[in-house]
Amino acid sequence: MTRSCLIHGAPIETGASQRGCLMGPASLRTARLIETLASLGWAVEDRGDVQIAPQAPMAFGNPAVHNLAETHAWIAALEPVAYAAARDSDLPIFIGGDHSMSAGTVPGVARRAAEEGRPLFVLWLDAHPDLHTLESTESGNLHGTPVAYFTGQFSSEAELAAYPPLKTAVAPENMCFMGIRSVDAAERARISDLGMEVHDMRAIDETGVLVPLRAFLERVRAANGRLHVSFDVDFLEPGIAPAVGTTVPGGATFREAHLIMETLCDSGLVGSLDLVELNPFLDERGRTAKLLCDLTASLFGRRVLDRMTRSFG
Ligand code: EXY
Ligand code: MN
Ligand code: MN
Ligand code: MN
Repeated sequence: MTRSCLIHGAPIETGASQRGCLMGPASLRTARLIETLASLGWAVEDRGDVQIAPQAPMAFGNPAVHNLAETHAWIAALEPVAYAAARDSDLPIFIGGDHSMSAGTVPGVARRAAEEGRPLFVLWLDAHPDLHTLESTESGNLHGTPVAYFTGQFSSEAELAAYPPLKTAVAPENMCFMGIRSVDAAERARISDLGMEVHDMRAIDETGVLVPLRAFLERVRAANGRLHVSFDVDFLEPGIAPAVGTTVPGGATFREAHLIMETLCDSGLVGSLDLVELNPFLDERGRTAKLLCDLTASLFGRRVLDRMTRSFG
């Protein structure tokens, strides 16, 4: 049975401080993402890029917050797109664009999961938890806020009104963060208060990626859950993936990242994927875009040898 993949571009950069993410979708297409997945036997359909209309400015109490109107518009535009893609294809990919897009894609997928009577789990592969509220963000870069939004962390009426009404929330206990190595004080407090599952790079140094990942996947399976993977380029070691505006040294290696994607593929649990924060303006001859495509190919089944022929020690 041929499995289907709908691809939607979200050329959004207003959530980031460094411009350039709006070229992310085009860069992944240039890196032949669609052709690569089709060559693995998937029925891939590129639905082009989502667009928003020009927005009048939206004010907010926290003076650091900027581009709120654009972020609001992107969330409102992406939620129904993600819902329909999750309903109509086996593994849709939302290609960004900065991580504020996930404030739209994740709730949309969650709404489809709820319709199926299943909880949505989210694997957040990122150097950052992106767990600020509009009140707590100090940078005002709204790519640092999607997780607080879609897990329903609102600390004021003004915050509730600023983003579109959250149709379907993700339970904080259904989040799993991996690769974390840059956390602000407000985010640390929220992680602790909410008891969220976080595997920072120190923990991964000690256990490797497989132990926590397999345990999380068993939780998803036991709950008959749907799994959404949100892959931020800055999850990776900057030396192999320089094309991102928020690099943090000490990220996931090439093999750790492929092992995660291959393990996710083998689990059969992944129902949707964000590829975010790719900034081609910072890339070196498309090196990061090509790596992102290769990692996605591992999630979609590309292997050097199949399990039968691989020898186990
Ligand atoms: N926590 C910092 C901030 O709020 O500005 C850094 C956020 C980076 C967010 C990138 C998408 O992961
Ligand atoms: Mn379906
Ligand atoms: Mn992020
Ligand atoms: Mn990040």
